[in-house]
Amino acid sequence: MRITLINPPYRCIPNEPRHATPPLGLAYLAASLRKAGHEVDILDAVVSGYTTEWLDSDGQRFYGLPVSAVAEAVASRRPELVGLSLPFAIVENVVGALAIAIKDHLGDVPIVVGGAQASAAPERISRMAGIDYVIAGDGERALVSLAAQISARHQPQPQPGLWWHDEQGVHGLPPQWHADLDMLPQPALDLIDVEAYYALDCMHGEVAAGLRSLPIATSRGCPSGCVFCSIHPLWGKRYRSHSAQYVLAMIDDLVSRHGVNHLLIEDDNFSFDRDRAKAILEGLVSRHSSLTWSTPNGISIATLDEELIALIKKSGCIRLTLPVESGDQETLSTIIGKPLQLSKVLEIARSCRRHGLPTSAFFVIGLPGETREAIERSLHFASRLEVDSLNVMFATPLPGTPLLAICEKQGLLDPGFSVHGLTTQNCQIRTSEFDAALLHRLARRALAIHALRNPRGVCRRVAAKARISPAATLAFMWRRMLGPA
Ligand code: B12
Ligand code: SF4
Repeated sequence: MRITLINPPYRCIPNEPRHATPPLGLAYLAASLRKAGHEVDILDAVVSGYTTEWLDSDGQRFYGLPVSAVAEAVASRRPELVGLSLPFAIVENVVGALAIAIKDHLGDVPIVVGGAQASAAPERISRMAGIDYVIAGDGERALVSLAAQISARHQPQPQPGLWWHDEQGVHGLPPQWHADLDMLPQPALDLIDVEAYYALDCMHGEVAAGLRSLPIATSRGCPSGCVFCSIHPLWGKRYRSHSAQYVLAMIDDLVSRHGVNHLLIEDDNFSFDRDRAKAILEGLVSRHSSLTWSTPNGISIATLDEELIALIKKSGCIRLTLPVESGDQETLSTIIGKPLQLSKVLEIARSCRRHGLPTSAFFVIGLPGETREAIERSLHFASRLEVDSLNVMFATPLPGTPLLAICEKQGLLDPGFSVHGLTTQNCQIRTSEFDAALLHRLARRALAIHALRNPRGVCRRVAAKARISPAATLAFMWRRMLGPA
């Protein structure tokens, strides 16, 4: 059967650079579908229309191929099944519009949607016009099974992770996560023009310009339960990982076939299994001494120590992102629920500095239960932390998170709350302790203090972004620190 998989256009987010990163999830799906005998192609609307900006019918700004252009491109391929990725809440509307436009062009082609946001709200999304099926959780096994049934012209049968609606209402079963990730074929990156991404040079995270970077995800899931974390509907709570052998074979392939020289490790908890992480890093040292890597999605600080940091540096890491989340221990332990001590954060930041390893840190403010004093304590810690760059984000009540449930129960969502405004730059939570204007002001102050205390970090960022000129980099940082709320 001919199957087209689509990565939708992305939203333009104020004060955030645009990204174009190969859709790794679709490459995994394509590999499994191909192994099952299907003919698959991938259309990434982001990279194909990267310089095009447009507004949707609600006035939201997007970049990438517009809806009609995606529908025409899909129609020309005449697929018998279309898979649409729905990775973020903020692209839900555009994915709905794509489903309708594709149906307009191709008649009754079945359309299936999956991804992080689809997994968080499968029931609601399966009711959307134009969408026939939703797959929640790992997509590989469920999609191969759905494709087999559609190809055999059978009425799809209930199976874990599959949702659909009919006259009787919505039907669906919870996902059954893949226990053994090594049974998955290596992601089919050969279906993606990776050179187009290298040329755009705007992958995830702050790394040096001009690298040939590709993303990898060596594990799925995280056993912690942070209040704002939205990955559990997608990956479950059990930690599952590829073996070190699988990961190293994948890296060998990325180097020899795609000329990659930098890896973006996108795991949620890369080092949870310390022995596995060490085996991967030792493999990098012995097999790929000139390859560099970074962790733009963060790495669990609690799992790190001096020995591991030395190996991280030796194996080519050029930036470690530390998701501290709060510089107030009470907020960290009782509101966020993250098993991390601030003394450990200080130890790891210093250790990275000793090893000459550049670092970024993420902090989140604006949580229910956080007092103004706790936010100020958190940002005081953040602005004095010895890291090269600091990112202060606003608590985002994403679908499927305990945070959203708390906000709904306590009536803390902004009156104008919308899933389409769910970005980390946007405050949609209000309590008697803070509002958006206060959070923006406090965040800007912390960023300014941190930048003044870290001229070395500022210089490193300027150097890393030299391709867009030091002046442009400084202008960007200046806007972040002083720009309007
Ligand atoms: C890398 C990444 C990005 C990259 C690009 C991702 C990409 N190309 O897909 C960039 C930097 C652009 C990005 C940006 C954002 N991101 Co992000 N990102 C990630 C991250 C860390 C990894 C994604 C990944 O590669 N996973 C590995 C692959 C194998 O998994 P996958 O893509 O999910 O695919 C699997 C399944 O989802 C499913 N699937 C996926 N598509 C389809 C399609 C079909 C048809 C089917 C059947 C199945 C299916 O099958 C795949 C294989 O099992 C995830 C967290 C995570 N751990 O997944 C967050 C995540 C997806 N991002 C998130 C968010 C919130 C954002 C932002 C909104 C953040 C912000 N700035 O405010 C922006 C939005 C971008 C925009 N401008 O529109 C949230 C989404 C939550 C939600 N419900 O909205 C996540 C889950 C992080 C989190 N913990 O909250 N992100
Ligand atoms: S440690 Fe990270 S991935 Fe794990 S639950 Fe917390 S936010 Fe989510």
